[in-house]
Amino acid sequence: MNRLIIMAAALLSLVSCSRPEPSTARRELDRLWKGSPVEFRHTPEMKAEAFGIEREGHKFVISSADDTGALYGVYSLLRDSMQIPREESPAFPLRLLNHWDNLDGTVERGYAGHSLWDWDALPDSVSPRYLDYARENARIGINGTVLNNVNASPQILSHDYLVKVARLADVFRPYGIKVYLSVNFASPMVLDSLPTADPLAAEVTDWWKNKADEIYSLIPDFGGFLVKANSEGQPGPMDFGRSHADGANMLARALKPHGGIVMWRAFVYSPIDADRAKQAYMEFQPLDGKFDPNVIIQIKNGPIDFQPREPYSPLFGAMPQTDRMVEFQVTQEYLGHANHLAFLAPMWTEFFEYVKPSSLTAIAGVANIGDSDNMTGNPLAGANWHAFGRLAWDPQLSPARIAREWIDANLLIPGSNIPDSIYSGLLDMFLTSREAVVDYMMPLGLHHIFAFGHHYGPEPWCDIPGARPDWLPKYYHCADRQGLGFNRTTSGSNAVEQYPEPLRSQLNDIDTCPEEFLLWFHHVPWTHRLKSGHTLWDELCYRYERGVSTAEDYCRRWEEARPYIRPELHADVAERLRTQAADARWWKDACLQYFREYSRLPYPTGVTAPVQPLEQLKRINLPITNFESPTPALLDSVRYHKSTPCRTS
Ligand code: BDP
Repeated sequence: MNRLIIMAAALLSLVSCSRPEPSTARRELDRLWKGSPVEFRHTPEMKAEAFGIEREGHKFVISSADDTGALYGVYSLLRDSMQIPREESPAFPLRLLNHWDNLDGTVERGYAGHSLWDWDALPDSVSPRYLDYARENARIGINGTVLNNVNASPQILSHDYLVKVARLADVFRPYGIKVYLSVNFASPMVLDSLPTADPLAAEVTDWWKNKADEIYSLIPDFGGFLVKANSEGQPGPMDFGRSHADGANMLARALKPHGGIVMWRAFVYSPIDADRAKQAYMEFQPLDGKFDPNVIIQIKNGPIDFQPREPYSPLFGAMPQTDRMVEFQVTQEYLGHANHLAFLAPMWTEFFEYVKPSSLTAIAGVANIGDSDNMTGNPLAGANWHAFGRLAWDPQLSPARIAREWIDANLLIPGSNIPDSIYSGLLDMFLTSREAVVDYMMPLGLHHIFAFGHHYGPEPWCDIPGARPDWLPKYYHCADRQGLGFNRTTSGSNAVEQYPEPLRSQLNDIDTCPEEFLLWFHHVPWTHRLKSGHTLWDELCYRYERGVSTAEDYCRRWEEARPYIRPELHADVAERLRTQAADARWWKDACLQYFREYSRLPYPTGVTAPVQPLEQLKRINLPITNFESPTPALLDSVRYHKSTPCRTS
């Protein structure tokens, strides 16, 4: 018996030693680790990408079934060498960044400079920053990257570009990161002059099959395609009388022999109903069960478009026969671009309160990365990149823990001995910042009242003759003499019907609808009393006021923390926080002055009445010619901002 056990143990140790050491993991360890010796152990029965860390005598042992697991184990050990033993495996097998990078180097909705990918220099010259990028991603468990914009140029599939893509894939591979591409559905017509891109035409299916073969001959572990089809003017199968399923399955079949996948986006809103919030559901729900197994439907977290707060998209619960994944937006298109602190982990964990992570196959985040020195523009936006990766690995992690990890590693001067009270003030800034943005931009369920085009400042009055109604704020806020908000109840657009019971009834009833979604689902009379006892009008004023004072408070706290913050970051962030506070006042003044035209009620006590008349507020015209990178300096040139400096004492 004993001999048997000894033999089995010997066999096991033979198995665990039978592979060479994982080389990237070892290199990263040697580069960064200063503690006791670490041994890698090959444990084939573990899950892909999983790792375990334990102590054996004075050494650490990192076990994994594969090299990526070993690498993740190293980064995890570097983050925390105390809570041992532990074993971890990722919640989602696919954890992807989506770059909205164009081939000309611009980044759609990017606020961190130009694209990191230097397409002109590739494939011959490979920037060392690609390696930094790969490491940063591997550190937080990202295992895939879609390199180009969903509004995709067909050129990305030309042979010249594929060779460049292959070069990037070579850099990322040792870090466990696969490359994917966004593809334009009309590529066969544009690149090779086919007369059609009809997904059922034999010449089209052949074209995609050959293209897939070509891609895999260059990149054997290529991940697959991301597709934005029949949305905002992009071509798609419906141009040829076919369905989303026809289009997605055709691409999926071309990739299948190579193990690739298709991520087909559900961000569509052709006006098949008067309410935009219902359209994606209406278009996709009937297609449930019609997609091939290697298709995943990629759904934005909310039914409209990455607003500071949205209820979850009901489509997540409506396609049980189809693989689904969530798309979050890490770049702050609607949350102050690179100027505002908006730590997004609380927004994403809020989503997971409604949508179970186990119901999703994958997770994607629209990247906030560019070629600026710190890769994220606003140094604090690095926390969102970190948070996205960490939650993609483990959606149960608390925002506080994630924020602490990031603050400790990136913000503080090492060994700075920051007093607890100042540290918790800093931490609290991160944790309250998203809610502060909601308060000073769109409290109580308001949404999409941004200035047309740049999605930065307020423009609830915006009216552009001939523009699509659902691109204009009035469509969403519905302000009138009676009240404010979009009636999506059974007596209105009936969007509530897309939610399951008992949530549906809860949302439908003005008294039980969570107040954070009140104006999303209800047209509420100005004098309706809320839980606080305030009328809607008063509560709205208080929320805007609270948003402003919170943003102003951030300037003070940041100043207090100055001795403990890395000096190269302090001044930069201080400037952005001042802009944020000024913007918060701008939002409050503009929205309240405008809505007051309808409510005709006085400002309640405790709320500083805006001094600028509405007509003057309407004249503020941000000198943002390049919406992609409005620097604080540019914004400071706005007269209004100059006239209301941030109070820091
Ligand atoms: C919106 C952006 C637009 C994107 C679109 C999308 O404003 O630039 O192309 O979403 O996700 O949020 O396709």
